[in-house]
Amino acid sequence: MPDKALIVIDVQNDFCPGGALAVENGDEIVPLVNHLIASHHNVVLTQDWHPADHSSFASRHEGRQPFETIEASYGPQTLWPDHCVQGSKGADFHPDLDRTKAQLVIRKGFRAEIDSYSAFFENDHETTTGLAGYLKERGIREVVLCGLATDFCVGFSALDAVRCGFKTSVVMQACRAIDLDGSLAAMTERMRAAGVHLL
Ligand code: VGL
Ligand code: ZN
Repeated sequence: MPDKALIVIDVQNDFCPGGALAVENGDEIVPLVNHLIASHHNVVLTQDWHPADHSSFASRHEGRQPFETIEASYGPQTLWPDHCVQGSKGADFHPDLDRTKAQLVIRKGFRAEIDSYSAFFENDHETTTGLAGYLKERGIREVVLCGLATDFCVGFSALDAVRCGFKTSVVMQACRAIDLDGSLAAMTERMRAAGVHLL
């Protein structure tokens, strides 16, 4: 299927058990993700890739704790433990992730002043990562998503994929969630309402 691409979101050490922002059982998805990679023609990987002074880190905000929400210039922003710092072990892909076949690795969240959950747009929902243009120039019309975390980077990527005009599916079994205050249920409903096919 040359007009279809698999997008593997943030399967990185820091989102797996033992990592700085570990998603429960995040590493469990790796065999299924590898199977999806093997069965797709076009594969894109994303990598959360923050400078050490990134504004989404609670450590940069005096008196703030991880998982609190602040009002950023572009809207509400959850604060996180320091994670996926550029060049760190935590930012590396999970060692068992089959990355050889990836045609593109897209890094996001590299600007200190703005976070980027989605693979398509940063959290102002305006600044593009260039991914939609890349896919469209290649004639891709359909995307399949998997990875970490369902309720943040996978979810916002899926919503933006629909917005960009791609037929969009999420392989839920090949995702795991952070689930802060019902964020998994909320994102699942948003994806469903937007027309994302939840597989
Ligand atoms: C993510 C929180 C912060 C994710 C990335 O990959 O879902 N979540 N940075
Ligand atoms: Zn991040």
